[in-house]
Amino acid sequence: MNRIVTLDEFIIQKQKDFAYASGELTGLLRDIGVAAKIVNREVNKAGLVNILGEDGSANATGDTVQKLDMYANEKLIDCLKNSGECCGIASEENESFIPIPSVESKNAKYVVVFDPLDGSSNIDVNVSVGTIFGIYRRISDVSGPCEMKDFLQKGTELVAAGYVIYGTSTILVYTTGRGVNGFTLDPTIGEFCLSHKDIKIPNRGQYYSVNQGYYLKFDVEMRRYIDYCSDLNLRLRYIGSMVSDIHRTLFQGGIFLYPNTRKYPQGKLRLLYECNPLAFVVEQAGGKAITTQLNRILDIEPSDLHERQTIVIGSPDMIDEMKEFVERYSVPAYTKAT
Ligand code: AHM
Ligand code: MG
Repeated sequence: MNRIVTLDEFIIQKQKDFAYASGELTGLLRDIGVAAKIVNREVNKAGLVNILGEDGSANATGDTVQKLDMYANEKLIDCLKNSGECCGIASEENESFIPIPSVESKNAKYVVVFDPLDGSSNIDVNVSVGTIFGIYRRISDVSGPCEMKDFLQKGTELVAAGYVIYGTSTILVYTTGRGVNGFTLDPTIGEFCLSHKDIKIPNRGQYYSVNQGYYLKFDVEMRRYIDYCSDLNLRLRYIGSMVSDIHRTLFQGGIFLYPNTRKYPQGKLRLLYECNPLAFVVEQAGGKAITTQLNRILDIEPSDLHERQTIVIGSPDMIDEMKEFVERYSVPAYTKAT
């Protein structure tokens, strides 16, 4: 029988891959694992307690906040604050970043960005939701508090990123830039155990994933591409919970698109909390992630904590094909300008 490898053991084993590793990143990843277990416990019993539903407030980008979102947000912030391994946090649910005083953070050199509970509109109806996280090395001086520039780094600067999906089972998937591994929570022992080693995304898949209800609001080249997917008899799968849609895409191949619409002219999904961490994971698994303007997601210089972007992410051959469609059908820039 194969010996079980827990998340903690795996993370510690991997620490030796990094020259001069001080154990801070190791500690941080372990703390995120602990927070994920706490959030998982609440997500699982959400139907039993009066925690479901909206809490009546709106988050920094104007969306209605669900109670469980706030719970997950608080737990992640608490775990990270207490860990002493990070000097600042930026969350999709908070307007500005949260500096952690150096007494608590021991002059830590990392900042963490996260979406505590992505896909929250699905919470009330028992559909999978997830937590997305990214870790950057701070660029401001360690002797002072963290600064905005520590968070506004390109995705290429991510040191680690991943997600937790609270689904039929709870799975944590992460990368530190050396491949992608997945860990399934074994509820009987309360540990994440290595279950998906060195995940590789298929070059193509049978699924395309887009909110086709917005079809008429997409640009012509996107509509052409979606028609093409349908002509190929690809199967449409759209959960409306990005973590779940990306998780399927990672294992079964396919393409996920969230283009600009009239309501969201820059795209809906947040660069820092959703697009970058998931793009890092997918690229590390051999996939690609670009905007509908064909720029690599990880190369975008963020200008705002809550910046939104369009995204097309998934199997490499399918992304290349989508690119060709955009190049062929988009209205040339000079025509648009006149
Ligand atoms: P959230 O972070 O407020 O939950 O919003 C992000 C979610 C994604 O998980 C999902 O892909 C998308 O919003 C669904 O949006 P839409 O309902 O417009 O298709
Ligand atoms: Mg989200």
